[in-house]
Amino acid sequence: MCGIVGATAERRVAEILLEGLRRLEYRGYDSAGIAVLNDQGLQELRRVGKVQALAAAQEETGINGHVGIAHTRWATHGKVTKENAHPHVSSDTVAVVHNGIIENHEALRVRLQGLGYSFQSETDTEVICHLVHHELEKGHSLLDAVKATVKQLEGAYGTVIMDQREPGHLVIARSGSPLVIGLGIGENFVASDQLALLPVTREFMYLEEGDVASVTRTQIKVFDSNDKMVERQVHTSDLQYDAGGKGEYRHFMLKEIHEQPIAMRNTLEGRIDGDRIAIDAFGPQAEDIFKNIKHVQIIACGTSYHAGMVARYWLEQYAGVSCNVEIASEFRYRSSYVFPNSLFVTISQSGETADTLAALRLAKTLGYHASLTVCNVASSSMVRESDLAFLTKAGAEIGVASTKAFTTQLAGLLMLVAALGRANGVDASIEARISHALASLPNKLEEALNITAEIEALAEEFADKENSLFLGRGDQYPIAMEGALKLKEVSYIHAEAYAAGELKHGPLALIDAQMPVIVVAPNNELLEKLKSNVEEVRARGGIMYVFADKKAQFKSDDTMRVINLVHVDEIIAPILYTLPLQLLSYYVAIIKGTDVDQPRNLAKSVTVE
Ligand code: HGA
Repeated sequence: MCGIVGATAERRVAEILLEGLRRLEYRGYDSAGIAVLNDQGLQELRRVGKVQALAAAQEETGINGHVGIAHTRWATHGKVTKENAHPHVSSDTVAVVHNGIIENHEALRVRLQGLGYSFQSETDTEVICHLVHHELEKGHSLLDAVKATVKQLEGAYGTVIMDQREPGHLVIARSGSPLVIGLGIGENFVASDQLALLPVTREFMYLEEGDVASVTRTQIKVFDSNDKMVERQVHTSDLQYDAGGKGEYRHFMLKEIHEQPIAMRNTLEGRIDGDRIAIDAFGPQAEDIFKNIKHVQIIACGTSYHAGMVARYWLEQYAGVSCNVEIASEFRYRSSYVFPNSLFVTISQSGETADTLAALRLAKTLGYHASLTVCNVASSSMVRESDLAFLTKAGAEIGVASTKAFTTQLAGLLMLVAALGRANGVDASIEARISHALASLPNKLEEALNITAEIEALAEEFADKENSLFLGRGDQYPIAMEGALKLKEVSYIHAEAYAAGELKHGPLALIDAQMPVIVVAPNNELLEKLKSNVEEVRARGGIMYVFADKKAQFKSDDTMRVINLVHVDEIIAPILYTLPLQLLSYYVAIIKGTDVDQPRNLAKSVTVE
């Protein structure tokens, strides 16, 4: 999603800003822009499309300066045009970049127009620069003008502002959208994600909700939401940015699919010991907290929501605790019932997903016993704001369509099942079974990837299809949902998932030879039920692709193509069966020629609601 980079330095900063934007490109965006201050005043450049186009324009024009801000925009308000790209400028002096949504922008726009400001864009963001300019005209300093401005804003913002009258000074404010300050020697930086600043610093200070900060080359002052000057801790980052990029792979998505065995190994390392899992992988207080838990409320969005749905099947079957799973954007806007002794679990790759983070903050006011996040980014807001955290060690996930983050989330959730089961007095054989199954996973995932060539050939049959249906039962139903989501995301083929038992309640009407039906077959007591559903499709002329354990004894024929997968304990089958569905989506997308790593209209790390 949108990216912000800012710098104030003795050296010229355009290249630092552009490199920062390049490092945030993977999040998905539609336009990019940069503004700098120099002897000629405020100069800006904006382009629709890739950062490369902006960089070429910067090279051509030579625009540069010792202080500047830059942005990649993922439009929420206003079309994808050069005029709507950030930075926005007021009266040729104040420039602003913004992530988030200003909800009261319409009322502010009318007021500012009444004051004589004319708007150049359709964005909600533009009100910020005019408001700051208006406050500056009253004689305020830039810092005070920004403080006065943010008091008038409703909604979410991570914003960086500079003004020609105070060159070398960046003022930044955070409410609902992350911002980090990068500390240099005689120079300082700001960004929406530390990844953008790794070439220039490893020292970071995270802003908290409601903070406003003043950043110059030599000084940083942070004010909290009560306007009290505060110290924010400096963290040294050990994050690796893999600039080597895709390696031998054509796309990040394919690389990340193939990284799953190693990502799983890293996630499990030191966390399983024979028959037992290490409960402290969830944090030092986990053991005490888990003893009291009788119910789990899981909140997530998108792919992470599917991980939560699998966990619900597991928790109720193996840990003896009840579990609800809900989409964050629904949960946060309704009154919900809090079960006694509930653990509130959020799942997010980035730990910054706006709706999930808001749900976590809401949950803290509702009386949950404790909160836990399953997350891939140690420094994220969700990790910092939760009582407990399970860190997946998937490494940076660059492809917008989540792959290795999902399977490692599932591993973390299965460890949670074992931990809560133990705390709840469930027979120790369950924990032993989970531990051994998890320990076998990295090798099994490697074996599962051996069917890549078979899937690549299969993808040819999908490329001319417009619709598809995914079926599963039990804990494979959410895997069918994830398979459908992946196909939609990267190939733009309409895909729907159903619990196989629901077929006859509607979707069966859609079955014909033009509608491929993808079936993920469990290898448990639901298998016979699923076989009946398969017959229902066959009887109506549907063409099926069945992913099944060898032992399930499905046989390929004219109407059914069977892809056999390596045999595993059914408890980890949902994790394993995800891989062929990811590969299928990838290869269909390749044939269709879509932008696999940055699919149209989508963004990674969804920091707006
Ligand atoms: N609302 C602003 C910024 C959008 C954003 O933060 N996207 O991630 C706009 O539409 O320009």
